[in-house]
Amino acid sequence: MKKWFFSTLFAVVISLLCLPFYGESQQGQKAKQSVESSTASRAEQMPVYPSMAGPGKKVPIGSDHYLIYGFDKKPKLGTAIMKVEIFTKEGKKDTSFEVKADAGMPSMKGAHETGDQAFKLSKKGDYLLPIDIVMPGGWEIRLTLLKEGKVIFRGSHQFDV
Ligand SMILES: [Cu+2]
Repeated sequence: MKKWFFSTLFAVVISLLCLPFYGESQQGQKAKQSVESSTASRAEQMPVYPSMAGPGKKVPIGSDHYLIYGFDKKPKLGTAIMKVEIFTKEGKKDTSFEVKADAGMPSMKGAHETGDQAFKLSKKGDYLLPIDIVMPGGWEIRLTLLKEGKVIFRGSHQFDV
């Protein structure tokens, strides 16, 4: 009888001792998870725009499409019209995308960013957007392509004025 009592007591004490550790490790996991998810949401807020090949060159969009971008004239102070053409891999023009761009000076964050502006589709099937270059220096255009509301491509073009 006594032996039974002590072994039960022993088991209870051991489980009580272990409880805080168990709780801690679970909390630790939860904290880690919330750190991970906040890192993920930060990554979503600050998307990466890989540098694209230069104007006039083919820029792959996934494995089935490519784009070619350019300007009506070499960008200088004033307004430059950016043109984006999207093709299927077979070379047929595809106008089923939504194209946006944000222009600004990376060295002067917050000074002249235009925010995402939507390109307008011309009758020829070119995506066009006027970009105002308001200051000499280094500029960056950040291009975003969407299909059915989902971002499927991001890329950037850097140039000096
Ligand atoms: Cu500036």
